[in-house]
Amino acid sequence: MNNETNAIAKIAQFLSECRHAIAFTGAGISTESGIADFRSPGGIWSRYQPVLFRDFLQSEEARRQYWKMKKEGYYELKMAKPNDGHRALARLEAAGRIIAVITQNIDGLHQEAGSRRVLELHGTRRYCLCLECGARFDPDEIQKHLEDGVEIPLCKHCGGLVKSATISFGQSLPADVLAEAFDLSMSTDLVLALGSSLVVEPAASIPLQAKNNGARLAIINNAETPLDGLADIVVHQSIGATLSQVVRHLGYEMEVKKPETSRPFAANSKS
Ligand code: CNA
Repeated sequence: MNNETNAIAKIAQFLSECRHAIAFTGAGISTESGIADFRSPGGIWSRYQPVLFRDFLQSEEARRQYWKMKKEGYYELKMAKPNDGHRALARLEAAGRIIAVITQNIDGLHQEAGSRRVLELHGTRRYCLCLECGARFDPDEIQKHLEDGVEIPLCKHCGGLVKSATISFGQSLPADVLAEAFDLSMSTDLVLALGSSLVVEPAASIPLQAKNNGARLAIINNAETPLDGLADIVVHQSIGATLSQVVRHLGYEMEVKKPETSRPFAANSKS
């Protein structure tokens, strides 16, 4: 057996031995779906400065910049499809091998792959939100307004500021989601940390806290992370290929039945 085969067998063994495994994912799990990660050259952040939440609230120019950036990146996110990494996690959840996915991603690809318990620490691109009255809007509808020349969309019910339901820099993370994620970090016995540079806080503290509380930590990431030295196993390979081999090593097929997905913007939409 070579090193890679050993690593796959080891992760499969960890998954067989644990009772409350969780996955913690970052932008790296979605690069194989064509979505640039945070650090890649050519990504949207290399062309635009991220707009701080405070600036979004206070400055019309910042809002114009925010929506210009959203408009430009819209189809990359909308057209992306789940890859083997997302599918493998959905399969592991369906088989009872992991109990939840905690993600820093906003792309919704875990849910599209069939994962059911997904904690989105940084919100979601799957709907837009009025910051005044809470009305939700289909992002396709907002994109159409932008393409029709509207620079700063406003709520059609109350005239309030509309924003993507993603969390901007300087905006609080959803407290209930964060609390649930930290609770999981205290009860889990295995964390699979996948495609995250493990530097963005407070999210990166979740695998660290789990490890400090006695859980095993397995990292799959194609570059080094600050937690590599603490981990029980580190695989510097691509996530899709590695995780799908882990799934097969456990004796499962990759396909998982896709759940009925609700349209999140329709949940409490006023339209
Ligand atoms: P990051 O800091 O960009 O780290 C990603 C890591 O994944 C890097 O260490 C890469 O080397 C590694 N990586 C990239 N592709 C692969 C691959 N195929 N296999 C294995 N490893 C890979 O991203 P983080 O998520 O850690 O944190 C930063 C930001 C990025 C978070 O706040 C996210 O919300 C945000 N973000 C999300 C998305 C998305 O939703 N898909 C896209 C871009 C940025």
